[in-house]
Amino acid sequence: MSNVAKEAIPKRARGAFVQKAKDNVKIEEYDVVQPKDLKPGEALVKVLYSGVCHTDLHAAKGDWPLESKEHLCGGHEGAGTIVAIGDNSSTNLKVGDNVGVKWLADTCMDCEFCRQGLESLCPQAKLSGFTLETFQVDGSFQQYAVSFTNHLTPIPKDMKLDDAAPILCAGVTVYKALKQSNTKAGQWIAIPGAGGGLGHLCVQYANLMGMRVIAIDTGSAKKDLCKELGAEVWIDFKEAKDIVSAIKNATGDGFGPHGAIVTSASASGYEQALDYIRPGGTVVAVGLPAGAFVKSEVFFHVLYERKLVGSYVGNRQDAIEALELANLPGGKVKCHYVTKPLDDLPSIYEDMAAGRMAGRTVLSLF
Ligand code: 8ID
Ligand code: ZN
Repeated sequence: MSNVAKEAIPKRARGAFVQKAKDNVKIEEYDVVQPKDLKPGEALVKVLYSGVCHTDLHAAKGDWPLESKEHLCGGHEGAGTIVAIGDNSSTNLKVGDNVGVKWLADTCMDCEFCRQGLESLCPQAKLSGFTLETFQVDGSFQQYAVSFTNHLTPIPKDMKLDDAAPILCAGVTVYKALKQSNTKAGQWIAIPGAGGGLGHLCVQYANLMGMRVIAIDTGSAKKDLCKELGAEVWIDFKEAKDIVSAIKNATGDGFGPHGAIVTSASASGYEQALDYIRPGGTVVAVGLPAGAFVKSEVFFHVLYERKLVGSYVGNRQDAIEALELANLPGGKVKCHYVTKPLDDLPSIYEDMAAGRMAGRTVLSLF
C-alpha cells in the first residue's frame, strides 16, 4: 500500500495519560492503532515533538464546566510525520509529510460555521487531547497519534518540527486573537500573561503587525524575555500598586491601550481589563482560568464603547499563516522553549501551575 510508510510501525508505544480529571499524569505504554484499522479521513502521525499548553493542565485538573475523555492523552501542539493514511481518504496529504496536530482535530466541514471558516464553533468539533462525549480523540503526548486529514496542518519543509510545535496552539491562538482585537500598526496592545507560552508569542506577532506592546506578567525571567522580544513597556502585576493607572499611563496620553489580549491563566488577569482599555478599545479574552468572570459597569461600558470579544484557537488558514510568519527569514516570531523528555511531564505541570515557566516547554517524544 502506498499510503503506509516503509518504516515499521510498532504495536506498542509510550504516551502520557490521565485516568480521570484531577488524577496525576502517568507515562504508560499503549496499543498503537495499526494502518489497516484507520478509517477514511484518519491519519497516523509519528509525533516527534509536542508543546505543553496550559489548556492540557486545565483539562487534567478538571478546571472547566465540561467533561473530558477518561484515560485521556493530552497534547495539541504536536509536530511530526504522517506514517499512514486511511484507505479511501480524500486528501492532498501524503505519507512522509510533516504535519501539525492542533486543538481542533476535526470538524464536520459542512455546517454554517465550517462553511464560514469559523471551524472552532462547529458543534461536531473533535478536540485533540480533550474530547467530548462520543468523540474520543487523544492528543499529541504520545509517539503515534491518530488524527484527521481535514485538519492536520502542513508544516513547511524547511521548518524545524520543534520550532513548529508551539505554533499549532499558542501561535495560532494569539495570531487570531490579535486580528480579532482590530488593533492597528502604531497602536498600543496590552498583554496580560506576556511571559507565558501564548503571551511571549503574542508579543512577537504584535510587533510583527506593528503594534506597541505593554507586557504584563511577573518575575525577572519573564521581564527579561518580554523586553528581549520587543515589549516597549513592562508592568509586573505583583509589584504594581495601581495596575489600572500603570497601564493607562503607559500609553503616554493616559487613555490606555487600544487592545488587550488576556492570555493570563488566572482569573486575576481579567479583573481590570475593561477598566484600563482605551475608550472604543477591545479586550480579547483568550485565557481560560477556572471559574473566571469579566465584570464591567454597564454605564461606562456604554459610555466608552468598550468591546469584549472571546477568541478560541483559529481555523485551518490561521494555522498555516501563523506557521508561515514563524518561519520567516530573520526569525521575527520564534518560540522560546526548553526541550524535555516525555517522562518530565508531571514536573512540567508542577512548574506551569506555579508560574515558573517563561515561554514554552516542548516534549521530545523519541
Ligand atoms: O483558544 C484559546 N482561547 C486558548 C488557546 C490556548 C490556551 C486558550 N488558552 C488558555 C490556556 O488554557 C490558559 O488559560 O490561555 C491561557 C494561557 O495558556 P499558556 O500560555 O499555555 O499558559 P502559561 O504558559 O502558564 O502562561 C500564563 C501566564 O499568565 C501569567 C503567568 O505568570 C504566566 O506567565 N499570569 C497569571 I497565572 N496571572 C496573571 C495576571 N493577573 C498573569 N499575567 C498577568 N496578570
Ligand atoms: Zn493550547
